[in-house]
Amino acid sequence: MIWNETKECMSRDQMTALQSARLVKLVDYMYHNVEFYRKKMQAVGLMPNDIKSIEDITKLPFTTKDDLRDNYPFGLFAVPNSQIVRVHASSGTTGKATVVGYTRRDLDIWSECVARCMTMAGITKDDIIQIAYGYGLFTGGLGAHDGAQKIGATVVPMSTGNSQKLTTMMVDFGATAIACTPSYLLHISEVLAKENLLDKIKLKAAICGAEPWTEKMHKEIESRLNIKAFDIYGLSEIMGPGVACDCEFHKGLHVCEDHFYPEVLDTATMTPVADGETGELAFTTLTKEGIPLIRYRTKDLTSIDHSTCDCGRTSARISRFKGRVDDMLIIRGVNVFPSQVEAALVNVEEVTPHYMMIVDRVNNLDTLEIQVEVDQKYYTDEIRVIEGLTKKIGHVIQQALGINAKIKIVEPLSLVRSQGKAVHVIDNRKLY
Ligand code: DLL
Repeated sequence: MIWNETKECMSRDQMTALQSARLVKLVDYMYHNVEFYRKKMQAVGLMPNDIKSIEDITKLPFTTKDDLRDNYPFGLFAVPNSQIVRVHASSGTTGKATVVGYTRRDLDIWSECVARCMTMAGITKDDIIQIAYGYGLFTGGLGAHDGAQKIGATVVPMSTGNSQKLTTMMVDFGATAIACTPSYLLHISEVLAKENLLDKIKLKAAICGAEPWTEKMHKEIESRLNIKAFDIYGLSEIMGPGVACDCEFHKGLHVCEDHFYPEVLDTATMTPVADGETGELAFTTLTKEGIPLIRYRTKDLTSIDHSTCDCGRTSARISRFKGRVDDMLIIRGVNVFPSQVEAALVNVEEVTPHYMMIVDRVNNLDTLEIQVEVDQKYYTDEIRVIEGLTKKIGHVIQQALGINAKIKIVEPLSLVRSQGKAVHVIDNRKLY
């Protein structure tokens, strides 16, 4: 069952039997421990013993990000806080974060899944790996850290934000692997090139994820750094990094499906699509204790393949992501919803609710400009007043999104009004 260097795997039948047994146990566990799910099941006349195998999963209701937000912060936890040993959080659609909690066993399974992914990428105890995802409420840093440590690799907990130190240490420590977002790694490759350090590094592998990236970026990273780059996927609601990762054949990301049951669903009917067809990915956490979720709608678009991979692994593979069904943006690795900007601007008296977000990528780093229309009452061309307002909005946006944005105050009525659904984003990056 466990992916290791020998790639021992379960057959599909064995996997289905394991998933069935785990789902039956999970539904019973949730019915008795999470009032939200008990009520949701009762609303559709379901009792735990109606779920007898994994095929019955389609009888169960979906869970969404809004459900987490509505039950903020701990309402969906299945255990008392005395059993929660860590929390993480990510952006919600408006002001409130979505909060997830882990029991000690959840953390063990998480690090096991990340260790599998990193093993697929060829990482061993002999590697020195720089973890350059953010440490903190974001799951990237600590999640990748624990997985690499489980393998026994030498972990260098860099976090984000200091490229100079990262490149210096990459050379001085002889780092052989790095885990970070793909756009950041492209930026690092430029820093290395500028400082003539490219032939001094010992890097052989990168484990990149947390944001969409194209096959072109993948090739670019591999050729600039002369390494192998691997795609790791995950989301905080389900666990964090390590839900799925690709192998050396890069024919889709192997899902840790003994822990996270994947469904790819038709976006119109929300029924499962055939292998190879694109739909929305949903996950059921088969073994989580802290905040187990049933049929969590990721809003990520992908397709699934249940055939055996050329590497010999039998686990289901999801394709490189094809977009999202909602308007979530990932800017410098941070999830951003336009609705968060809207919610933040409501508190600034001097501006109207009309705004435009312009996202771009300069030197492989994301940039965000937010144009905000000033209210007629407060309109002035006095530079000092405009500067003060720009600073004030910049602060409000930083607080709301967790990233800095360039704020541009524009004249009243100057932003284009839409006839239909308002357009608030111009994304000039080509990510899918
Ligand atoms: O981004 C967890 C993570 C950390 C994954 C480090 C990989 C590496 P969230 O902040 O909750 O969690 O964001 C989850 O990011 O629904 C996708 O839209 C996107 N995403 C994550 N990995 C990939 C990837 C982390 N490899 C959201 N390719 C998800 C494309 C990705 N999109």
